[in-house]
Amino acid sequence: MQRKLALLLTLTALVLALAACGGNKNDTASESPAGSPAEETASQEIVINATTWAFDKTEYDMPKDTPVKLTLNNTKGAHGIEIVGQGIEIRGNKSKVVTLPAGTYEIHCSIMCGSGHKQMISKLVVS
Ligand SMILES: [Cu+2]
Repeated sequence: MQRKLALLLTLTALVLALAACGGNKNDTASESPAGSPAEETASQEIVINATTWAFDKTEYDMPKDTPVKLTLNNTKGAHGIEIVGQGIEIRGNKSKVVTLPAGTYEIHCSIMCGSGHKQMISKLVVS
């Protein structure tokens, strides 16, 4: 009997965790994409698709010293990206025009999105 109860509690916790993730997604999905004033100066756009719990690519490439529109698209769950060491963060389904010097940067999820949060790491190669 006690074992059944423990199992039930585990399942309940799991369902709640999943529901929290899905609920956040609905909030952000209804937002219209924010337009940035600098948007038209971006020479290209890089779309980063985030799901639970991974980015669609292990590595993204962009040209150095060139304004590029970075777009975060949450296909599942609610995620953010942070370009480590650059103070650049995008949360939800939004875009930002960024210009970076050459280098390899780590991108990771900036919103605590669940048990797989820590494995949401990718690379941004600027050259
Ligand atoms: Cu996360």
